[in-house]
Amino acid sequence: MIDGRKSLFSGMQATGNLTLGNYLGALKNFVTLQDEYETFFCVVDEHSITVRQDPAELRKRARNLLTLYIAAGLDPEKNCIYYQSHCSAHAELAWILNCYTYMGELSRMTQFKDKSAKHADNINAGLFTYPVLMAADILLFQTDVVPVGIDQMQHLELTRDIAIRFNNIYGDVFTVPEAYIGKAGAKIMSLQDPLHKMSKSDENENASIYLMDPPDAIMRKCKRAVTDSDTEVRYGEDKPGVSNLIDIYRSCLSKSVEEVEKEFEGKGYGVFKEAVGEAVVSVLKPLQDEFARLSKEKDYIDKYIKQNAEKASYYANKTLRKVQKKVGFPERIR
Ligand code: ATP
Ligand code: LTN
Repeated sequence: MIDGRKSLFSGMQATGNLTLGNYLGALKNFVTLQDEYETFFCVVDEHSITVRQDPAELRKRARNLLTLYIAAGLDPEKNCIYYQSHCSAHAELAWILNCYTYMGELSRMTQFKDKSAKHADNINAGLFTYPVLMAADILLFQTDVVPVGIDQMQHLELTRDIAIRFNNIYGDVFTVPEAYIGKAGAKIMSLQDPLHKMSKSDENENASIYLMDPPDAIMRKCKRAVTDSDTEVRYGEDKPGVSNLIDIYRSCLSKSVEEVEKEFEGKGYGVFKEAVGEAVVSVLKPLQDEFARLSKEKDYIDKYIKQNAEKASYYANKTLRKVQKKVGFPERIR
């Protein structure tokens, strides 16, 4: 709770090109939930440097992601949209929470295992303690709900464990957050290998739909998506490729699985894939147009970058001061 309202926090990394998975699993839900909560949407640039980044490129991507939040329909006047690095409380609380998190817990994180396998030449301490910074992000804002894709559930469980552990020692300091997982689109799979999630870091261009893909590329990727030798548009574990396309379609158009199955009964994969492509274009095209428009509004965006960094810092520092006092740091002299 913040100022008597339930609060919501989520973040995205400014690395790679955002995919349809990021949109349907996370960003779309941000937009739906914005009116119900006091919201904080962060561009987690500090998390991004756990993997080596080109500085100019990171700065550009961070700005683009912040602009994209607004282009997707998040009102920057009502939602606190900001950069993690503009609010020093994140790093400060992360340090404290590091001292309340066990090596064993962090060693079990699947994202750490995956990323250290992928970046074997740079298994840095930041990559290991990444989930603690994420816990700090969330706990700073006394967050009630955290909209994320399924792949972030393990980090969220750890965040809850850290909050409960801290509260057990020092009393009720943190709100214990809940994950919000959307009904459809919480785990969009690769179009080329539907047993793995769609990822921005996939080397196969055809595996992911990027948010900035032009319509013809979207249509082409959907038509080439891996399905099976059957022709039936049906949801099921035995049909991962088709089920993924059904998820994409229904998530774009807010339909149920049954509705989609009925709509394409006896129509075959060709017609279905074409419709999926069109559904994706109908969602992404307006987003792209708005992004292009907003990218030229430098002063407008800058105003919110400043204003929201201050707002985030105000609330975050309240929690941070409380924590510092609880753990025994000396009082500030005013
Ligand atoms: P990478 O793909 O490089 O591992 P990422 O896309 O998982 O990175 P973020 O950009 O930080 O990392 O993810 C932002 C949000 O998008 C998170 O809530 C995450 O759960 C969600 N998300 C990412 N991929 C998918 C997917 N394929 N389906 C649904 N949600 C996803
Ligand atoms: N770990 C997330 C990004 C992230 C996040 C957060 C999400 C960092 N801090 C706080 C929700 C809440 C990822 O890799 N997708």
